[in-house]
Amino acid sequence: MIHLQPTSTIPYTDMGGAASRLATPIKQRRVEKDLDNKVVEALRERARARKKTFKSVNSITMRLPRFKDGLRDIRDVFDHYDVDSNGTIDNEELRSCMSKLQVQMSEKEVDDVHRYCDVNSRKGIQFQEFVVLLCLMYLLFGPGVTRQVSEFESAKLNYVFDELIDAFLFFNKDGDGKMRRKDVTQRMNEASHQERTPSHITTQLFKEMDLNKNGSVNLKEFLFSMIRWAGIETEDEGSNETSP
Ligand SMILES: [Ca+2]
Ligand SMILES: [Ca+2]
Ligand SMILES: [Ca+2]
Repeated sequence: MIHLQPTSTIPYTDMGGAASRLATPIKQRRVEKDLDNKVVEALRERARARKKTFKSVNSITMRLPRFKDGLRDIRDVFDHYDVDSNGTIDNEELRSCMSKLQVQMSEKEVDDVHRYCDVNSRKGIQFQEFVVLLCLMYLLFGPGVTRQVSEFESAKLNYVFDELIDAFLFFNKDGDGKMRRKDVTQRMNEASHQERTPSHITTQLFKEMDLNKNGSVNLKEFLFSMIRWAGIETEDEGSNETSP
């Protein structure tokens, strides 16, 4: 069973609600769609090429402590690129980070990735968003990215990112990039020796993951949820997790 943490203290912008969809600039929506498509392309390729890592939901939840361990290493990387140490990687800091990672992107593309990964209510890229960003860069540009992050930790980071992406593909078998509620329900209940997970739990689980409430969970949303469930905290977001 995946332990659910209260999410009310980490407000996410409601990007997909009917009202806010109207308010979302067309440009922003295009960025969102373009990057979603790129991610899907990479996922499809991967679903074709790789052997399945996970066979059950349990096998995924059992790895959470390991995710946590591996992701902790990214904290140092984050601090390194957060030059002014304000807990946020702003656009300029992100540009310098991307050039260091030797990711071939135009300034506009870096801006787009910045926008794509900035999903919480705090402007700029905070730690959890940075982890998602790195994982997406890893998926799109390959292991060279983590080698630039840290020669020493690269294998460990690759391992963590591989598993996170494979966990998504466990729920999203064909790699169309959209995990639906029925995928969660099905996958959580397919181990016959297990008790059926009550539907209100799978529903809640899905609702927590579907940050923009559009009825499906993409890789970006899934990664955020996994990172939260693994209990990776940012200094400021983690400290008030128990407050109402
Ligand atoms: Ca900063
Ligand atoms: Ca943010
Ligand atoms: Ca969604």
